[in-house]
Amino acid sequence: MRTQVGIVGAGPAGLFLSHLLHLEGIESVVLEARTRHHIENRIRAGVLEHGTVELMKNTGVGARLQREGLTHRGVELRFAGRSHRIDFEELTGRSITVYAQQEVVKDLVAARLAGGGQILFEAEATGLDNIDGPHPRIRYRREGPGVTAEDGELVCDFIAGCDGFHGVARAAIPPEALTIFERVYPFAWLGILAQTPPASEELIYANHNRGFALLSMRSPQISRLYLQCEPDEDPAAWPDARIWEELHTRLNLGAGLIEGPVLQKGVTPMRSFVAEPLRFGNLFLAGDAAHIVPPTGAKGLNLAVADVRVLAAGLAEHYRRDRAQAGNGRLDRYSAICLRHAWKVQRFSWWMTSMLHRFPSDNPGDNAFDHRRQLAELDYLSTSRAASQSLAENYVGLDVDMDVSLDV
Ligand code: RFL
Ligand code: PHB
Repeated sequence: MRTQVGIVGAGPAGLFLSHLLHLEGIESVVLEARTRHHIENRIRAGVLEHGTVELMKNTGVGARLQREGLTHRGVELRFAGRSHRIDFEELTGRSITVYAQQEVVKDLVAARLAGGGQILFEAEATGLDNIDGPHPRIRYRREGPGVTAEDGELVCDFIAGCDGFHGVARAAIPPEALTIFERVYPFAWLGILAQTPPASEELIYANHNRGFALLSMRSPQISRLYLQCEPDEDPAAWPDARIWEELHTRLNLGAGLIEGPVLQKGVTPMRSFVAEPLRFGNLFLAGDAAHIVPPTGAKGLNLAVADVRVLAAGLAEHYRRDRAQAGNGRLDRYSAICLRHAWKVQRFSWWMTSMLHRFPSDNPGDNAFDHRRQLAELDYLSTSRAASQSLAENYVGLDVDMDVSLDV
């Protein structure tokens, strides 16, 4: 099998890339290890930045998002018995949209299949060959209840590694060619999906001395709630009654928080991670394959979309043989452009995480100091327009500078 761009992974990065390439007249094949049902029902992110929403609308995959997405004009911060609203609209003129990641995935899969696109489900990439040569290849194995078992090979001009943090693409790059930057946090998030109307119209981020809590939602009937927990927490240790009790304590919403059936429960580890550079030969890394942010800033999906937007523009330029940019086109600057943006997003996600979580420490003095420092930061946010505006402009999403020069 042969194609122009071989894409490993049908998450938001791989699907959006395939969609954008199609609009540029570039052919791609997406290989996805799991079933269509699995990727369309995987519960993950829920917050779309202004730029992600615009891109979906402007490229013809925003119809359902416009009907069903919930526009949010601000978020609330709770700490020390106080509450402060950050007004995105007033501070930035922009808003965010709550629309589940699996809905974005469904919309993109539907658009690709309707446009004659090739997504091979239950096709796991097992290795990449000749990634620094002219015709890189993806070896894959198709196996599963829905398909006949076969081993195949996809020959491409370029490979996009959109296969998430545990995929094969980053692992195919010689370790000496990559520099890894990483921070693992001493806590995780226990997340639930509950059948109960959200207790607030907007998201609530709470700093509590028992740990962080977050109120989010998926629809007017479904709440998404998170609690800071131990990094190796067993969800079985959290029966529903314990979760609700802890949510009541940390969110402090009184009778506003109505308990309901817990539809799903899971633990998400927290890390900050960047692999540099994002290109090796004809292999490009995008999304979680290249970087991970802790979920506190709601950035992972949006960062994945930002990467593939740059990659699609670079590949389009390459295939148009736009000589005005020869040798210094966007494809050559892909890594520099994306890393400059990704590090700003890393900084923001780390900052939100450090401000809102309880950091366990053997030294009680450290804990007390950190907690006072966090409260001062939150107090400053609630009294300084400049500080609020900084949070707001990062939260609704910074624009990607597509014209970063090579030496950044
Ligand atoms: P994905 O979504 O992990 O997709 C990778 C795909 O590659 C497939 N794959 C392979 N396919 C073929 N061969 C192989 N060898 C393969 N290995 C893997 C996988 O099956 C999968 O389908 O990566 P992508 O596309 O880069 O997208 C990244 C986002 O999924 C991720 O950053 C976000 O979910 C992070 N995130 C959030 N991001 C936000 O922007 N806003 C949020 O509110 C937000 N909340 C969250 C989150 C992530 C969470 N979890 C569970 C990690 C909340 C949570 C709880
Ligand atoms: C979510 O709705 O899943 C969500 C919202 C905000 C975050 C992370 C996750 O920061």
